[in-house]
Amino acid sequence: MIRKYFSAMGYSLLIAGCNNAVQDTVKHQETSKTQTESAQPVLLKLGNLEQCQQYNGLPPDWLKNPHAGMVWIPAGSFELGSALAYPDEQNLGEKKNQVQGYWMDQTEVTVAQFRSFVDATHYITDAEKQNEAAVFTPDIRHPQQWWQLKSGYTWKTPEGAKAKAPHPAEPVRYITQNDAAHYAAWLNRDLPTETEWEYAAKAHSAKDTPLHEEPRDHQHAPVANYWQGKFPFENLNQDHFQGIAPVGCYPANAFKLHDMIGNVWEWTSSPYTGAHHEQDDNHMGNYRHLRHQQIQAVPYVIKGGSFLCASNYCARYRNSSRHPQETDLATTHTGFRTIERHP
Ligand SMILES: [Ca+2]
Ligand SMILES: [Ca+2]
Repeated sequence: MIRKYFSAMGYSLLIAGCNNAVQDTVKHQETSKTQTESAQPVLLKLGNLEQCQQYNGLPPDWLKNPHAGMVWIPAGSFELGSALAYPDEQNLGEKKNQVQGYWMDQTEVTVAQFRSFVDATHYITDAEKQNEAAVFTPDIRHPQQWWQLKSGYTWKTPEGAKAKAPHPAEPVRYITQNDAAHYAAWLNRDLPTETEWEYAAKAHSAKDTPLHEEPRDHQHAPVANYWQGKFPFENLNQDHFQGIAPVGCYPANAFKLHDMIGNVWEWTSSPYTGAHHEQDDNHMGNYRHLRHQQIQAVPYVIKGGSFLCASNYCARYRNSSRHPQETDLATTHTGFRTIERHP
């Protein structure tokens, strides 16, 4: 019954789009209906290398429990941003943000989860339609230019058309914000706002990784998938992953969320308006110039940094870290996770 409900909701929302009052009303009604049907979801057993590599990418009771793979994030208040970070991460406005409770995916959405969405809806991603995406392609002849627009890179083939298939528990990549929103709507969920994302990442901790530190534990071991060594040609691999990692290879935060820092950047539903140095700030390398037609006007915020963040470039492996991203451009290092605002 729940599966049927998912499919019906998915199709109607794919047609209706993702941000309208009708959708909200329908969602509320549907959610009320499922509240009595849903039990507490089973927590994922992840947090170390062995567990993440054995994970099949589908949480227990997937498509049976509406909150499969999610945890409840309790309401609270927190301070957005960090004073020990890049200028655009600093909190120049309200000091405290109030946040209501919500469900959130414990992990980045996996390839296996996204595959079940595509199997149910036959959805075609923007990268497949456009036949292009921004691909991380370091080239010693052009050491400052590591992004190229390429074809053949999609969620199904994130290492290229001829490479082997991705691990089912890898975070899904080459996903535009539009793709992410369609997946979320299929599950009667949403993308988090930047505030919701960061509140969950901080999990009531007042400490965030300062700009000149890396996310490491007391034994100096990395606690996230980021880049150790000199980006883009020296990858020391101390976190065991040269590129992408399956979700949940590192310990969860206090809210039981994995990989909020690193692995893939994660889409939010918040427009990026806070850049103080947007014109000069190419800490991630600039892929905007790759396209001839500059149609996209407002970029949106992505959060948390990725496996490409290194201390010498894009040291954005923080809960507060943010970056503007063109909503219709799929890239090597961007994925997402979803939330559900009804208890
Ligand atoms: Ca790594
Ligand atoms: Ca992440």
